[in-house]
Amino acid sequence: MSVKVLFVYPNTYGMNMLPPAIALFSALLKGRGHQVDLFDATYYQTDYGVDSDGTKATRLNVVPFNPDEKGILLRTTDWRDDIREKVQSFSPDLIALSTTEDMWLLGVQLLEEIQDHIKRHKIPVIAGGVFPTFAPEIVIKQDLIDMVCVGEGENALLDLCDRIDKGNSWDDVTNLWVKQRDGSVLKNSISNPFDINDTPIIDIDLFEEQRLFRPMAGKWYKMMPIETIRGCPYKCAFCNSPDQLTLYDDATETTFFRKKSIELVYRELKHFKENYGIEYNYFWADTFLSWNNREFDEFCDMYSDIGLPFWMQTRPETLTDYKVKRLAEVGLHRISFGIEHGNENFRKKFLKRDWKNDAIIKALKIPVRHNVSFSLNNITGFPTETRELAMDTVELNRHIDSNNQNLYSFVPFHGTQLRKLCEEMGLVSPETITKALTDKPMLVQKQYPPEQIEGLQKCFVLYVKMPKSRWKDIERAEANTTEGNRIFEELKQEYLEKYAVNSTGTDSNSADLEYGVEAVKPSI
Ligand code: B12
Repeated sequence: MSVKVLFVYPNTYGMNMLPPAIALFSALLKGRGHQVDLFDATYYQTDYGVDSDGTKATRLNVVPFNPDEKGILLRTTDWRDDIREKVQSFSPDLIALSTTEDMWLLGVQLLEEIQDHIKRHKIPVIAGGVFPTFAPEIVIKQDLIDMVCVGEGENALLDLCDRIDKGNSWDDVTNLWVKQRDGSVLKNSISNPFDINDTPIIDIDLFEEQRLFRPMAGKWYKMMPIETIRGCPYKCAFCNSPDQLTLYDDATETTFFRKKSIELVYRELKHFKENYGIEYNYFWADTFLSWNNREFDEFCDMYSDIGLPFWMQTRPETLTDYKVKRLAEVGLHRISFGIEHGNENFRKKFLKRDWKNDAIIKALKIPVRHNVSFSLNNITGFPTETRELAMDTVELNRHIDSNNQNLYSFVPFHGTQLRKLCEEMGLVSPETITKALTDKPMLVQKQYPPEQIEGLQKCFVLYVKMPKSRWKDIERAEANTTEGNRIFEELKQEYLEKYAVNSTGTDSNSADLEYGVEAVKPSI
C-alpha cells in the first residue's frame, strides 16, 4: 500500500527557485513507496501580493533582461480549475502545504478552493514551513488545517504517512500539532533534527523544467538550489535562523546547525550536472563560509571537478583573500552580502550584528580584488529607526564597490527577535501576518513614516551611486507625485548612462536576486 500526498506550494511568479523542502520530501516519500504530486502556484495569475521582481527592476536593484529568452510564461489556465482538477484526478490521502509567512494567506486561498473535496473525502491537511513552525497557533486555527509541523518535516512526514498507510492514529507523531475532533490541539514534542547526511538526491521531477531557469547577472541559467549547511552561526535579530537554533536547543540534545558532508554535496552536484544539464549552482546556505579551513579546502578541491559557475551568500567577516581567490578559481561567480544597516551602534543594538563599518569596507575590497561581482542587501524601516539613521546605510554603501545594492523594507517575521520587539512596542499585533520584502513598509512609525521609507527605497541606488552634488534632485525624486516621478525617470536615465558600471568594469547589466525574483513577462 502507499499513501498519495499532494503538495501545495503557494508562490507568486517572481520567485523562481524551487522549494528544496518539497523536492526533498518527494524523494523521501517515493523512497518509501508513497506517491507524490504537486500543485505549484508559481506561474498562475493568483492576484496575490506584489511582483517583487518588477519592483526591483523599477528601483534599479536589477537590470531588466529579455524574458522571452527561455520562453518562461505565465499559465493561461485558471488556477481554480487546475487545482480542483488536480485533487480530483490525483485523489490524495494527504494534502501537504509548505509555506513561508507572506505566502500563508495565498496558501489558505488555494486550500479553500478545494475545500469541498477535502471535506467530502475527509482528507487530512498538514501545513509546514518556517511560518507554521513559528506561528503554529495561528495556522492550527485555520479551519481546513488538521496538523501543523513545528520544525523539520522529514521524519514527521514519513512517520505520518506510515501511520496513514497502516490506518493507525497519528496523534503522537513528533513535531506535529494535531487538531482533535473537539477542536483541542495535541502538541507533540520536537524530535532530534534530521541527519542531513541521510538526504537523498532531491526529486526535482515534480516541478516543470522551466522552474529551474533563473536569471543571474543579466543571463539565464538552468540553476539548481544546493544545500551545504543548515542553520546559521549568527544571531541577526530580523532573521528566522537564530530562532531555529533556540527551538532545537531547547527541545533536543543536538544542534540545528549542521554541515553536509562534502562527499554528499559532490554526489548531488554531479548528478544534476550530468542528468539535468544544470549550468549554475545556487548554494542557499545562510552563511556559505561557515566551514572551518579544512572543510573549505575540501569543498574547493571537490568543486574543481564540477567546474560550474556558482552563487553564494555569506557574511563579509568570513572573507579572506585566500578564500575568495580559491573560490574564484573553482567557479565562484557572484556573492550576496547582508550589510543590513550602516549605523554601527544601531546595527549592534537592534540587529545584533556586531562588526565595525571599517572592517566591512575592508573585507569587501577582497572580492573586488579577485574580480568577483557581488550585491549588497540592506534593510530599512526597523523599529525606532529614523531617516537620519537610514542615511548611514546609504553612506556605508557608498564606500563599497558593489555591483548591485538593494534596500528592502523591514518585515517583522514571526520567529525573530525583532518581531517580539515590534509586538512589545505595539507596532504589530501577535496575529499580524507579514508581507513580502518588496511590499509596502509594514511598520507605521511617526518618526519615520512609510512614505519616507518608500521614497528612500525608490532612490536608494541613486543616492549610493551618484555624486552628492545630485542629492538635492534625488531628494525631490523621492516624492510619489507626478513631479517626483518625472525627476526620478530623468535621474534613472542619467544613472543608467553614467553610473551603472559595475566594479569589475565589464558590464552594467549585472543583476542577481537572492530570492530568484526577476521579471517574467505575463503571457496574458
Ligand atoms: C531557499 C530559500 C528560498 C527559496 C525557496 C523558498 C521555499 N519556499 O522553500 C526562494 C528563493 C524561492 C525563496 C523565496 C522567498 N523567501 Co526564502 N529562503 C530560503 C532559505 C535560504 C532556505 C530554505 C530551505 O530551503 N531550507 C531547506 C529546506 C529543506 O527546509 P525548509 O524549507 O526550511 O523546511 C523545513 C521545515 O520548515 C519543514 N517544512 C517545510 N515545508 C513543509 C511542509 C510540510 C507539509 C511539512 C510537514 C514540513 C515542512 O520541513 C523542512 C525540512 O526540515 C531560507 C533561510 C533558511 N535558512 O531557512 C529563506 C527563508 C525561508 N526565506 C524567507 C523569505 C522572506 C522569502 C521570501 C518571502 C522573500 C521575498 N522575495 O519576499 C520568498 C518567499 C517565497 C515562497 N513562496 O516561499 C525567510 C522566511 C521568513 C518567514 N518567516 O516567512 C527565510 C527564513 C529567510 C530568513 N532567514 O529570514 N526562499
